[in-house]
Amino acid sequence: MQTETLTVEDTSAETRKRRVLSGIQPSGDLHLGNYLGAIKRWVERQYEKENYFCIVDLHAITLPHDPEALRQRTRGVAALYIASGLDPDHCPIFIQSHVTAHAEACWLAGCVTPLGWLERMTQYKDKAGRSDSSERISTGLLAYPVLMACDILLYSADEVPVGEDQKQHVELSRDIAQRFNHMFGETFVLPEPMIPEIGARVMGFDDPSRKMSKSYEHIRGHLVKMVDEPKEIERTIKRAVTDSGNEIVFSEDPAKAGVNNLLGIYQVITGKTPERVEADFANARGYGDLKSAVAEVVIEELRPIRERYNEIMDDVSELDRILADGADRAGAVANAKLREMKERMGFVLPGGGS
Ligand code: ATP
Ligand code: LTN
Repeated sequence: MQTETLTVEDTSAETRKRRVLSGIQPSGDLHLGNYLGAIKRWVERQYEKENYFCIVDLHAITLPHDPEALRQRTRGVAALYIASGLDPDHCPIFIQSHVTAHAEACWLAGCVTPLGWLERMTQYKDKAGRSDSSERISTGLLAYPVLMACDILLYSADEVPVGEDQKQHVELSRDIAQRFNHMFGETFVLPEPMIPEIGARVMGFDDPSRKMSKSYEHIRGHLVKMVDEPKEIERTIKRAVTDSGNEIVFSEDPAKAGVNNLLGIYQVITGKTPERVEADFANARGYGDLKSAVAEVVIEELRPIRERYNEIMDDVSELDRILADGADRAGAVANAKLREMKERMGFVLPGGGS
């Protein structure tokens, strides 16, 4: 039953800036794909919008994890957000588990999400498929997209800037929002995935047919970490798998995926047009020149980030203060929306209410 006492947030697009929310799991060390596909864009657009950026630690336990590594990496991801240029005075930066509304909303939303929607998710099939037994796959891995939907919907985010691989999850968030709105009345804004035109899918240097991913960080030569030293970056890029030809042009041909990946990385970092990028390599003497140039721009892009990261990690108490402040500001928004969800669904709220 909907009554007049319902506490509905004003979410009309005319009266507020566009809201943005995104997050990254602290499930491994962040890499060049995370940076070019997500963080770099967040930083570039931050002052145009009202933003919320979280470190999604609850998502990072959907696969088996090491508690001490999780603790370290959670602060590490926060430090990388700030080191990359996110301004915590403007964008609340917070740890997902600090705003308990996310986990609570996930239960509520899970009860209106059909099982079939979750079983169809590519990431679930991919990650569950790597295990040889369903006994080893957690229920959390299946429910992962419901929690992600709540991360987004609790903030009435209009835009969710992510890499290509997360598009399906953002679309599912829309479906969940629509279903909830239909069942209980207009509650959620429908979010849109914002996928960068270039850099949305950085491929592994060891195998350009596979997306660069933290899950493969144990494979030698697969990725460049955001905090790698210049020598390490150079070594990885110099060894990148290419092909036996020598043509340095953008191409959709799967056989040229390695070269295409290197050119794409060079393009996002330099901000040049594809024609200018190809012109830069018109006189190259083979892939060696291309790799040196890519290594150089990557090293220079990441150098200040690594330096700032080290400074931030030297003062963890200041970082914890920033995260506590972020959680307070984010919590105010998320808790109001959670309350609205509960009212709409018919819960008796503590202290009265509808
Ligand atoms: P995992 O292997 O643990 O799933 P991941 O490396 O795929 O991790 P996520 O934490 O899933 O990274 O993703 C964080 C953000 O980085 C998301 O917005 C995602 O779309 C983006 N991203 C991840 N990998 C890439 C990639 N190779 N290219 C471009 N964007 C990427
Ligand atoms: N599933 C996302 C991480 C994530 C996220 C979010 C991204 C969790 N909650 C909310 C955007 C908005 C991933 O990148 N693997």
